Amino acid sequence: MSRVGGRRSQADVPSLVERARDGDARAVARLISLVEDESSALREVMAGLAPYTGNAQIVGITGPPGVGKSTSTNALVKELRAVGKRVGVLAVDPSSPFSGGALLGDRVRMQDHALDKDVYIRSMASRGHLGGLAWSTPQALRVLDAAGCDVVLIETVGVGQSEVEVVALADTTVVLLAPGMGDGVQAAKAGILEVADVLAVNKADREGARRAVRDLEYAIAMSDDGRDAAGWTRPVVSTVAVRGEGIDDLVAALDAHRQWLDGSGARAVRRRARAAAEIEAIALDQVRSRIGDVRGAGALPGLADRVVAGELDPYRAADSLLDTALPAEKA
Ligand SMILES: Nc1nc2c(ncn2[C@@H]2O[C@H](COP(=O)(O)OP(=O)(O)OP(=O)(O)O)[C@@H](O)[C@H]2O)c(=O)[nH]1
Ligand SMILES: [Mg+2]
Repeated sequence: MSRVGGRRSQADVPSLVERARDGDARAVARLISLVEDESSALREVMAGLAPYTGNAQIVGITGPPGVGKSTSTNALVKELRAVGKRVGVLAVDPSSPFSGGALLGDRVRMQDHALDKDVYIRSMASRGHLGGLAWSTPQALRVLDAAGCDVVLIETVGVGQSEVEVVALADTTVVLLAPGMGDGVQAAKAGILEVADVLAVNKADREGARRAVRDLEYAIAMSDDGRDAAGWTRPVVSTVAVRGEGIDDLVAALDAHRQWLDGSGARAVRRRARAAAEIEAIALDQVRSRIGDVRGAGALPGLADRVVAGELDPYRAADSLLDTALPAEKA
């Protein structure tokens, strides 16, 4: 079997997949790099991984900047390792096209786990590619899942569009808040309650933490009688992530949610939605790239000339472009 050499060498996919499944950290890292580089070997990688996916609990961790997402992720890794779980961490920054300072800081913190072979940590950035993370994050998750991670934590930077993406990916979404960073009512207004399966008031060593918990519990009780549409009551835990306090409660809440997902059938529903989003992201990416191909081949300038000349309206021109880019399969 050929050796996997430098980054540019042709990947020996079956051997990489085999080694990743055995928990070889370098093989896992290499497979995620293939995802990031949009390698032509990806199809083969994903075909090889597919039978071994679907076991990991995917946990999204989101919340406002500075609330303690990275500190909590780090503390969660410690807690999960203590009970023997294999853990993957994906730190995702949808806003920055390059791995920036924030993630660099996280990397330093994560060095607590640098020598633990049952922890995989990886930062991913969007590289300014439209839909890039929507497409690449699920593929990186597949790698970590197939590598035997029991839990994969995805940490996002900031709230907004990113939190929507996390929800689309995660089995369980944890929203972190902190005293003084917005009480329950504001959180509800920001739509944060809707995306949360578990809420944590971090920095509970600060003044106002108890009130924040109460406000959140009240806001949850007011919305849908405390149950989301599928019948889960969202718990509020308080944590002091810097000291590792309350992290056991957070892990207990994650376990409870996992059991509920299995018992209620909600996991299947979420996973189908996630797979659908994943297929769509890949298909859109392909449409985009095929249109790029025909654009280069001159189809687009010709159509543009005809639209300018009034011979063709832009809708029919678009139909024609799609016909060229995506020729219908022969019946
Ligand atoms: N007092 C207190 N400080 C905390 C706690 N948890 C985190 N911090 C501090 O809050 C700051 C931000 O923590 P991070 O974990 O980097 O927060 P983050 O949400 O990952 O930040 P971004 O990734 O920049 O959005 C750091 O200085 C932490 O030490 C806590 O429970 N109590
Ligand atoms: Mg962070």
